[in-house]
Amino acid sequence: MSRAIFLFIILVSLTASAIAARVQVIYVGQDNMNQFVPNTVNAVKGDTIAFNFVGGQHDVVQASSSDNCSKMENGFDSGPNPSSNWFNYTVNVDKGRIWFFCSTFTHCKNYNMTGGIIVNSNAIATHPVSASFIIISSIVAIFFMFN
Ligand SMILES: [Cu+2]
Repeated sequence: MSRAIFLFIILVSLTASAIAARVQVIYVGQDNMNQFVPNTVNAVKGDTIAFNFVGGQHDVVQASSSDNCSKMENGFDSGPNPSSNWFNYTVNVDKGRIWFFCSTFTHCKNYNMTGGIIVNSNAIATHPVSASFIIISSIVAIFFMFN
């Protein structure tokens, strides 16, 4: 029985790390257009949103709301075209909406260069791979508990 409990703890730990370690890429300036692709992503706390600067002159700045081009106080800000072409933001809220825009020239106002991160506390619903992993892990754990 102690072996089954030990195995169960390992599986739960693996599942937790599988959920936590997700990276989602958003392309900034794709096709030399003033756009974020995709401009909306679903995420959970701990996910990394990796902004990849692929064309033109842009930045990524956290907005104070969905319908404006105003910088949020103490929000994230990549600065103009990060030298590595990457800017990473780690989701640090449990639930809610995080909005961002490009503050370069008039990209936000005239081209609607904006985007959003929808943060949902329901990790299983937004992680289909993790969900199947949890189910398989549970079946394996239950099998060992009764053998
Ligand atoms: Cu821009």
